[in-house]
Amino acid sequence: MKKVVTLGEIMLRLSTPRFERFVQAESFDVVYGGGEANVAVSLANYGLDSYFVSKLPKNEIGQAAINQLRRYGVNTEYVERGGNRIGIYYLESGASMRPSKVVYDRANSSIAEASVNDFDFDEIFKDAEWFHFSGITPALSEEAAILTEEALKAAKKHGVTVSVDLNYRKNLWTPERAQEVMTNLMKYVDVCIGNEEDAELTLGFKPGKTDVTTGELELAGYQNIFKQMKEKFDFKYVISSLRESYSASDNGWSACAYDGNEFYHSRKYDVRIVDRVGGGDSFASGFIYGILSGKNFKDALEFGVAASALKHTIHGDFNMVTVSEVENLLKGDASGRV
Ligand code: KDG
Repeated sequence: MKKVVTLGEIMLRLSTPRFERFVQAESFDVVYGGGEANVAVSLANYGLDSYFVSKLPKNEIGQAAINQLRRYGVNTEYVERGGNRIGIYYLESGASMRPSKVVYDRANSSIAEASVNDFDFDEIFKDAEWFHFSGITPALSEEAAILTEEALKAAKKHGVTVSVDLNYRKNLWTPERAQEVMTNLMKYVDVCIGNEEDAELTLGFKPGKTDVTTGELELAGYQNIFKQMKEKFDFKYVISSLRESYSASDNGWSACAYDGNEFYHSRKYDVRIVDRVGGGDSFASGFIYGILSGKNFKDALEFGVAASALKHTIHGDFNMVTVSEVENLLKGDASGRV
């Protein structure tokens, strides 16, 4: 089985039930989430040997998060224990014209305060095939940015393929700081994944038009910046999800990719959204699984988009779909709703 590694923060997610507002809710639904944890769960679910690297407090709350990961088949051997607390995020789910809201309570979490000495990256990467991280982890703190770079150095030393999801989070850092840190980290990256705003806010590449409903012109903007990004950072693939936002609950969902020769735009799905959080992670994990299972970059992209379209119909951060469910969707009517 192929060993894949992700590094990041798993958080307790407290969501208002029944689309209630924060000011109205009298209880919260408890699930767990976090960009790289979500990717780790998907990859385990697809049958890969998925390891999540993080730090969680040495109490029952930290243990509960570990139990969640184990429940879905993620290997937690490299989750260090200690520090002060688990990060929390609150989610008010939007619908129709009312967007969702997120409130973070994650300052000084165990992973944000972790140090390089907490992890033996040589051991972690010595037999790994793939390492995935996102722009969330280095944004957590200065120590976390150093930790991310040390992990990347070890991954490259061991010949591991590296993917990044640029994942800009405005509550964690400014575009200036994001660009300073992320530009430096790109030298370790083989596969660069983002969405319409990430490339601009974390790396300073603007696709031109942000309105994806305009078709060709807009895609030409992506093609243009993908080419520049590949030239500057020597990525193997540059890929981006494309969201046409009709409302908070209805989206058009597709993606595009560039391998240095060809620019490819995937099928588009019209998605009725149950929960969009984790949509980008399910896209990244679908693409990673596609490449690791021997697909070419276009088929891997199609797998990622279909997997992610299905994720939008599932409550919670994790993408609980199987390979055969994704493949069935890929065989089906391209214009059908998910
Ligand atoms: O990609 C999903 C994440 O945004 C969500 O799990 C919460 O990790 C999170 C974050 O930092 O926003």
